[in-house]
Amino acid sequence: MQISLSRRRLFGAAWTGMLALLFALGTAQAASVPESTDPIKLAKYDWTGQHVTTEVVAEILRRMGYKVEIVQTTQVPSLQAISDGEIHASMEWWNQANKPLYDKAVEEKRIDPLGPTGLIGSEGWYYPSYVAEKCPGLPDWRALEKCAEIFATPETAPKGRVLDYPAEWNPDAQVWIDALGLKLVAVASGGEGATAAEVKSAVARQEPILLQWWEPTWLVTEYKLNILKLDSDGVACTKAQGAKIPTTKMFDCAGKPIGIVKFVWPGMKDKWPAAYKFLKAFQMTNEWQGPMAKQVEIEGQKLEDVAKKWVDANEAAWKPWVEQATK
Ligand code: TMO
Repeated sequence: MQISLSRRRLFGAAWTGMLALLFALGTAQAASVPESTDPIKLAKYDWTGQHVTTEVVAEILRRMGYKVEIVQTTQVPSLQAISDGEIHASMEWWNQANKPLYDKAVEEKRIDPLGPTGLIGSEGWYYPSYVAEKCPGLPDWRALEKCAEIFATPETAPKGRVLDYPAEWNPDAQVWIDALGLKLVAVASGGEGATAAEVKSAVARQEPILLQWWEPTWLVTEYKLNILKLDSDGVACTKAQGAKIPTTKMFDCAGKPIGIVKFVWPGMKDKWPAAYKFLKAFQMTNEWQGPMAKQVEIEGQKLEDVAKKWVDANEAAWKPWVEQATK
């Protein structure tokens, strides 16, 4: 195509050259993936569900012909890295405690928002179902006014413990404990794996455990965890509002769903337009992510293999996203 184009130009047939050029541009566009062979860098955070989402995206991008790199980080620092183009995409960002940072970055056009990821999330305090026998009144939060001490550990006794999120996730259980006036103490977890190990051990011994956690997660389904209800009589909502707690938990009276979103480096649209369109169309669901996370966490399968298997088995889901991105 290029040779014939330059030959026509040599012959001086300007109008033919123009037509050929237009034709070349047309074909080039459809056939140009990858638009750049530089690696597309995806942010990998510190929980398994997000690893699954990210690896599925990486696998599809590779099949499209892109080079992909996974960059291990956490949510807050990744926002700056994506603004700067050091990382190019975040495919599962939770707009909870970090929502103000996200909103500001969008407003200042430092990141390009791609909308909801497709997951439906909730957060709150969870306990294994057998705990209800030792704390009559659960799942209503007021049951904790009488039985907080059953959750005590040597470091929190006589108060009960809420095993909170790790520091990187902006844990806020203590703010809620204070607002609600409960005899509990929030203790930060070492991370998803550390919390999972504690839950597993508590369940094995049938001992009470109360933890700040979220869904969708394999931990909730695997250990049949129940969520505490703090909104039955409106009292918890009033107390939380009085304390001006910003995060959206199940006991937040506004009842707004948590935004679980994706966003990219603002330069992505121009550098990798087809990848950009694909990422915009991409969706992950609770029903897809749950079993994959379980295969990684419980069955010890390799993340990459789990993602490849999903991509092999679900062409009907993702092929249309790729086709509309590359046509
Ligand atoms: C780690 N989390 C999904 C709660 O943001």
